[in-house]
Amino acid sequence: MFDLHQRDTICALATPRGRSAIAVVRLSGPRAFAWRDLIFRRRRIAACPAFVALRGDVVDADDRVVDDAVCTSFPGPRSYSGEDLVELSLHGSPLVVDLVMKRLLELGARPAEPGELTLRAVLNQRIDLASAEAVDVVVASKTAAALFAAQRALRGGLADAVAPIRAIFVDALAELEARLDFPDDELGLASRDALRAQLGAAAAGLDDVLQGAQRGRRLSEGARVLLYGAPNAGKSTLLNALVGHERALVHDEPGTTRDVLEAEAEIEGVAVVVVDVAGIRDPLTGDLHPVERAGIARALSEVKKADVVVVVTPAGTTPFPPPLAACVLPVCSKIDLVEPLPASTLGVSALSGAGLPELRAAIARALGAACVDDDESLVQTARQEHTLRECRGAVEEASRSLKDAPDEVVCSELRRAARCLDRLLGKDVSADVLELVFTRFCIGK
Ligand SMILES: Nc1nc2c(ncn2[C@@H]2O[C@H](COP(=O)(O)OP(=O)(O)O)[C@@H](O)[C@H]2O)c(=O)[nH]1
Ligand SMILES: [Mg+2]
Repeated sequence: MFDLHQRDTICALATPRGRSAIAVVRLSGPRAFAWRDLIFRRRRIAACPAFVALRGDVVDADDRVVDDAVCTSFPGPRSYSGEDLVELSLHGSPLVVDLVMKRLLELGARPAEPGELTLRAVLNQRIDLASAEAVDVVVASKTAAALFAAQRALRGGLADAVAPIRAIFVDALAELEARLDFPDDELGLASRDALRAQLGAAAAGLDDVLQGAQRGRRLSEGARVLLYGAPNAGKSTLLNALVGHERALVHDEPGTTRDVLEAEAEIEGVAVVVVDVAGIRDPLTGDLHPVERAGIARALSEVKKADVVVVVTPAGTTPFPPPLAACVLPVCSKIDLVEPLPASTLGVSALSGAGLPELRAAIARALGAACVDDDESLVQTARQEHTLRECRGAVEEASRSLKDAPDEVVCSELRRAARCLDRLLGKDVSADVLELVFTRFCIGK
């Protein structure tokens, strides 16, 4: 568990371990500059402005030179962590890194926990919690679209978007609480209508932000593209063709795929998870193996989770009935066997590769142009989405209470809504929430 009051000096290797051109060791906390002066000897004594990168020698306890390095000092509170921060750019040798880390630990530094520098940035109010989460999304982004969305979130986009919504809660509370102090002064019908309109605006604002949430999650986690159809339709072969390697087992015997297979791919700049499942056949007909029956049940439950369901039908056979899903894309497979196709049909041959570019384009279109160059999705994590939904629920309750419940009830829902937005941005959050957020981070970040 993080100790939120601990402000000791921490150190970490901020680059991957191994041989490389440069390795960066970070040191952050109240003793950072004092310890820097013990291990780093500048080449030339020069006037040292507050924020500066200097070339010099890193020395061990016996004053032996361990490495030639660049030392950058960032005085708090305007550093990444909000406290005095030193970055040593060393040669990328695991031995050099070990000796430097050993020396820092001897001096009394503590090895940083994952994400602890960013946690300190939040505790020191350098950035809000939603922006801190975006830092992790930036590092983990698999596509340019996800990266651009995360960069906007990193720059406080979510805080900016919810600020006017929070202002509505605060204004409404001020008005209602003023009435509570003067109980004879009943809240008139006109001001109830005005309040209801304000809450409606807050709800609409939250819906806007939440609408981007699904897109944001798709961007960072990948949209789910389900391959669906009869056994032997060519789904697994298509999965392999879409991801570019032999992920799934392919066989001419029907019922080869039984479990749910997932593979990551990039389709026109959008990160997707291609999902391959057992072929669907009527569970009542024939003597289905229990494992295949279970596979079909799993396949059907994947339909709900999918962003796009690609319904695969071999050319020359009756189209496979599409499932009830938000977005269905019918496609004709094995077109190398039957020619020509009706012009309006989207056809592919996973074997020859014919039609694959068109299928990719159609999937990208189906996922929505918004997904490709998205500038709206500020919500990046499940925690953020959950907190926003709770806020939305509180607004709903407040509006309902406005009709007949006492003003105190409305006030209490409005306070709950405001608290949700505070939690979203990391004000007043418990140590275990912070731990959940930051343990996903890299060490040294
Ligand atoms: N000619 C041809 N055969 C294919 C094509 N795609 C798959 N097949 C064959 O169809 C059979 C079933 O393929 P598979 O991908 O396992 O189908 P699934 O049951 O839908 O996953 C295998 O023998 C594949 O080699 C294609 O585009 N053209
Ligand atoms: Mg299969």
